[in-house]
Amino acid sequence: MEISPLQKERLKYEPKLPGMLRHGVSEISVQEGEATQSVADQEKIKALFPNTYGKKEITFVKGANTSSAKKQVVGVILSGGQAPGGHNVISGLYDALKAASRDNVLIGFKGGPSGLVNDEYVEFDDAFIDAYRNTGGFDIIGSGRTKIETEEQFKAAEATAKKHGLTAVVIIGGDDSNTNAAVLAEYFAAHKSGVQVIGCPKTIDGDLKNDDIECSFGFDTATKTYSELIGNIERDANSAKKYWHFIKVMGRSASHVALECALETQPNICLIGEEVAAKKMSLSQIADYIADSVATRAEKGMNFGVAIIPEGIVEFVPEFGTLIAEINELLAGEKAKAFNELPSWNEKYEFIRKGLTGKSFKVFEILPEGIQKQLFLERDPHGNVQVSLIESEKLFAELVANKLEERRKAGTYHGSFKTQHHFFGYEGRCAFPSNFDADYCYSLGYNAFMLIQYGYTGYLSKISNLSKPADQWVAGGMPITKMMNMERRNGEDKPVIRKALVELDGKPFRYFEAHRAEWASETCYTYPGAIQYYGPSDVCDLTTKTLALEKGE
Ligand code: FBP
Repeated sequence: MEISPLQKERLKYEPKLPGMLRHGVSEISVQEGEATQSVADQEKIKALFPNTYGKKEITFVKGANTSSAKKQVVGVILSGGQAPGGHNVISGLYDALKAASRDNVLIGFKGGPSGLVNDEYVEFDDAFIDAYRNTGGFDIIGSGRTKIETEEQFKAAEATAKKHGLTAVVIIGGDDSNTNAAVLAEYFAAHKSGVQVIGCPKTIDGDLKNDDIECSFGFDTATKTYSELIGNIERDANSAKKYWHFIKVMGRSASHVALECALETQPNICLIGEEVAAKKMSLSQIADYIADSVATRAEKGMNFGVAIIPEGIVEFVPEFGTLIAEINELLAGEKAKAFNELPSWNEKYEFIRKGLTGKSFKVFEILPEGIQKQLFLERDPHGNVQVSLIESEKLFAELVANKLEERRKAGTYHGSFKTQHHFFGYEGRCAFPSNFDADYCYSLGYNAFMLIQYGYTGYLSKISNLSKPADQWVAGGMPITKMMNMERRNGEDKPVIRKALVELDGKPFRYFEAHRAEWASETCYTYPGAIQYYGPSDVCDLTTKTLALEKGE
């Protein structure tokens, strides 16, 4: 296979491990901390996870390895959306496993969790792993969003584990996938199957973070990729001076990706879903807020600008959020099938009219037909609206155009408003991982093996102190149940990992808030440029602004 010059060089890159994991597997010892409890709904979570709830946090330190030296046969799964660095989690896991014993085996289950259920797998060897080191993508084994939830699926997973003599499964995934990891760990523990389950925090969305997990992998590379592109568009806008660019960025519900890109590029507008919800802003108010910036800039002769729209924004607009919640109930379980079988949009529209409350139908009614249809697209297997498919960049551009027309008629606006629309999502998920993600992911995988060797199950591989150089990173593990609470999904109350939303009193948002008025009326764009893999450390090893601000740096 032909590979690019950069890929050739990246295959040779040696990822950096945390200091305490650098002495070799035989020199890693474990320190147990406090017992944990879930972030909320403690009694309910404890009842649902009787075998894995309340375990202790752990940290690895330099010292003699006291774990049992049994042969390990580990299965690994990539779950959910792609995130740069997944291949390095697998190579770190492989290297630690082989460093412990050449007899240990690593199996990759293909296509996500369904690979474990259907026993579709590959066995890794040195040559296989070497071809994927430090590369983006999940193509080494593929990924998928299947949720292991029925008794039949659990039994099939157990049978696969038994057939291969698995001692552990590592699930590399986001909040939903790691919820699944916790459920699987509990199932295996309850059935005394002898299979441990360890999760690794992946998602470009950045919403799998808490007091212990400082950030999920992939966020660094994806936001740097989008910021490069946004910076380039800003420079184009400032050169041509004739377009307003509406740029939707991925990130699902939370606005971490949008906020990080705004901190990197200083656009004129960046909406933050969590703020919209807190201030209960209506669609009309948001459109007015953007139109104010357009009008102010037009008065200064600047008929151009850049607005960043987080893809999950619509769920946070209260009237829209209620509408989506009602649609979710309307499509829950078998009802979705009945809806999808209706032959025409008119009949579907009638079903919707009857099913929604009067208030929600009023909101629905005024939306462009394209957006109406997008709201009824199939949910993902975890019951989430597929926000990536809702063209909110076009929705807001249209709403702003209407507002400006009203102002023009009232004689308060005289500018020109021509728009371009973009969506940055998929192009950031498989980029070559930045040095940060390459190092972080390799460490997560290596560390996951240490958790396995020490017999832990239902834990998330945890690497912290991430704003410091890698030699100062801290490696350990956290019980997944510690991050869980009960939430309504697919019309039912379920135990899930609590999503981390943008905190409005957090330092990253505060910084943005303090500067955005100036960014809205002036042109303060910054141009981050492409990710640098080689060169001075102050451009190659930069963490995100979010992490730096959160850590007070
Ligand atoms: P994960 O939460 O699984 O990491 O997915 C991240 C994500 O990229 C979201 O930002 C986006 O909304 C979604 O996946 C898109 O899903 P799909 O790849 O199925 O289109």
